[in-house]
Amino acid sequence: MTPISRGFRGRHPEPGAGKLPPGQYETHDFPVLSAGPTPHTPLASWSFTLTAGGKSARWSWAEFEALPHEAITTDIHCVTKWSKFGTKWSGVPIDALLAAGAVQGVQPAPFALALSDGGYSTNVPLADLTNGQAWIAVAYDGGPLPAEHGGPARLLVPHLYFWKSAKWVRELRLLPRDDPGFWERLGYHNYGDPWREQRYAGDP
Ligand SMILES: Nc1nc2c(c(=O)[nH]1)N[C@H]1C(S)=C(S)[C@@H](COP(=O)(O)O)O[C@H]1N2
Ligand SMILES: [Mo]
Repeated sequence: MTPISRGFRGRHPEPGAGKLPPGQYETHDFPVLSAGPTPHTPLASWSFTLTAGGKSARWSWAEFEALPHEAITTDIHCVTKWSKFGTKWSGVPIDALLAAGAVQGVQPAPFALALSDGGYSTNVPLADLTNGQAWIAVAYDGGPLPAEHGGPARLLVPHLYFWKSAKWVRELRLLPRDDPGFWERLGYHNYGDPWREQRYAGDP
């Protein structure tokens, strides 16, 4: 029989305990971090493109809104060390996007590069975007996603540092080889797991 350590039962963790990755602090604000000016693409000219192996699928805003959406509550972790708990979003799961793309002949490839209005990009293995781990978010806290936070649509990959969650995302490019994005080329970690504190290239 496995002994139960004295005092274990009935003890409750502090609120938020175990939710803070190493080196992070909790904030209740929602800081804005943008490497350039905020683009304001009108919904009428907005589209989302999924590309792989020379094929692409493209959705207008209305078509994108017709894809399945999901509500998400998640913690987020910025490499500048703030974490925010329990953020609420709504968006299209990447799983649903891939399913809709497959109908149009776009087949998965192992690496993804997200491309945004304004030239930002970030790379994520496709395996980190599937199985309910990532979304194209279009709403935050019950309203349309504000432009400064990436509206009309941003990638949301909350289990990686928040720089992977590309704001103003317009294309997901699936590739046979990894292709580093904006911060990854400038010395940030290629993968960016906050629990392993993978901030910079060279971090284990
Ligand atoms: N297009 C774009 N996406 C981006 C960025 C950016 O500069 N441009 N900054 C990244 C970084 S470093 C972080 S921490 C988050 C910040 O998102 P927020 O401004 O909504 O907090 O967006 C990420 N996505
Ligand atoms: Mo960040």
